[in-house]
Amino acid sequence: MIVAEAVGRALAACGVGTAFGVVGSGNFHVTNALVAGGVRFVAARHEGGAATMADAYARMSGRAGVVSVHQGPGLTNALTGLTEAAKSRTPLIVLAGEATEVQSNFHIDQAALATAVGAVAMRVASPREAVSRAVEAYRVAVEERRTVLLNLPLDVQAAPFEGTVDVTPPALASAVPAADSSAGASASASGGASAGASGGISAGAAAELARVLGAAERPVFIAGRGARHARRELEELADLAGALLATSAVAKGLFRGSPWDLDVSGGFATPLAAELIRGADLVVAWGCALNMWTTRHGTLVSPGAKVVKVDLDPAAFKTHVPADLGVAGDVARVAEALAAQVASRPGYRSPEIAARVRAEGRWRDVPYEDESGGGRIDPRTLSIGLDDLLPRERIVAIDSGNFMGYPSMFMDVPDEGGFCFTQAFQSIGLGLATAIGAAVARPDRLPVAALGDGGALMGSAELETVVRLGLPMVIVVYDDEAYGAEVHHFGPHGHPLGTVTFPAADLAAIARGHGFAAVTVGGPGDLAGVAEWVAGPRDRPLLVHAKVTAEHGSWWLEEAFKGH
Ligand SMILES: Cc1ncc(C[n+]2csc(CCOP(=O)(O)OP(=O)(O)O)c2C)c(N)n1
Ligand SMILES: [Mg+2]
Repeated sequence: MIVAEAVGRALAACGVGTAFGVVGSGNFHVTNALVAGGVRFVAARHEGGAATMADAYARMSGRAGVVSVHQGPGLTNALTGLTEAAKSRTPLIVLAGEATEVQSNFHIDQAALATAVGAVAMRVASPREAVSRAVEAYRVAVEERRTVLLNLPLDVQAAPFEGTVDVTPPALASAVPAADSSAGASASASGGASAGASGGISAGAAAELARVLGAAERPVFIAGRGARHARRELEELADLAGALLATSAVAKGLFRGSPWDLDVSGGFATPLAAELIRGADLVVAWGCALNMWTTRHGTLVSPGAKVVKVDLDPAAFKTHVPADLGVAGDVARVAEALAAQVASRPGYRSPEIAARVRAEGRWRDVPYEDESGGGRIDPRTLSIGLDDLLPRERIVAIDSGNFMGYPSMFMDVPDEGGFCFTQAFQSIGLGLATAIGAAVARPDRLPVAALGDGGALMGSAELETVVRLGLPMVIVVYDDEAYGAEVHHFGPHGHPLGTVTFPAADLAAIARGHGFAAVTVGGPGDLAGVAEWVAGPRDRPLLVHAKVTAEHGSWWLEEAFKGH
């Protein structure tokens, strides 16, 4: 056995389920060893896609993600996806060949690249440490929720491995998602698991939170990424405290089905959710940083409201909207402990509020004027139409751009496992690969990728992957023939827009060329073609090429531009 094989076997023995990648000479043997060890390997067509697939897979499966790449350009191609994963504190292991010889065309400082984007760099520096380093990379990824680059120098990889691959997988807390740093905000690079891995709770702070909850008239809970595993505990506590329930975008769906679910807080919040969150006298953020996206630059939190944050990482207490009180610990454990200390009270809950949530709680309940016409469909009408047509057991992945709020707001998801939002780096072009990774993690759900035309064309290397894997995916392209976000940013100031507008591209034909079924939608009537696909046999994925109206920018984008 050579070292590369020992590394692959060791990771397989740790319990890695699926790996993604693009195979070249420098990661051929390690990837084959993963496969020989029982790991499923999914070949992507671009390393950027592979990294994001692994990221989304990890988020939606709760297991570590693995990406395997060639030395040098294989790693540089993966960097945007790796940055997204690192910012999101996704447990991810990147296996990369490494050309340590400086004369090699493939040589770059791979460790420096990894640390520059917030990942942890490790190296198998000698045959002796092949297994121990692989296990350590797995441990750091899962326990500390980090993106770990494991460099495999070419000469060391090829050396004989003398030991045995006798791995006792590290006894780990499950891949509990990290605190929510969400779009635009860097996660702290300091590991941040101080209270977390042990689940230790600061008892004094918890007692203070129990007191505060017992006194609040209008409490609202906002759950973030760090709370995605804690629905039951949070709902039970909210029932006692009379709290209304909301989430950040990455935790969308967490409280679906609760009569007190306000859905997403922030730019995507309904008018009702925004009003009720602003009306809170206590906001408790659970595994949620309360960044500018979740709070509309802080304006959703009333100046008079008390703010409490419960988080694994005490560094989160003072960032973004700062907390008056911070409770360190795992969200589920803190909520459970508090439930024993809080007496039942109505709080913010009343029959009137329940009736309003029922009547106005969803974006589709908010009246709007349908602007469809002239061969183009209003993106709201499109999103509502698709919401009606597509099976509810779905998993929605969203790319970045002006369009992104429409599917996020108008397409419902069954629970927090039905929404995959890779927006911590705000990169366009990750949406399709996100949907693929999520689909691999949740084959029981219909994957829906919502993309802009810019993001769709940027990520189009993976269209073939969708077909090859036989994924029953629906891709919806909101096509405005432009980088709409930029058009609406700069257009009103009279700037020339030739650099951000494009001639029409036949995206349906491109998709058909890959083996998709495709429907071009230029008005509500064309959605019949989607209904036909849904009716079956769904033996090919579907691309919905929607020519959307684009007279003005989206209302949440205006808000977002304040952050630029
Ligand atoms: C990798 C990357 N390049 C450029 C940008 C800047 N950018 C943000 S939104 C956007 C336009 C995206 O266009 P499209 O996907 O068509 O969505 P639209 O805004 O038109 O709805 C661009 C270029 C970015 N965020 N990420
Ligand atoms: Mg566009």
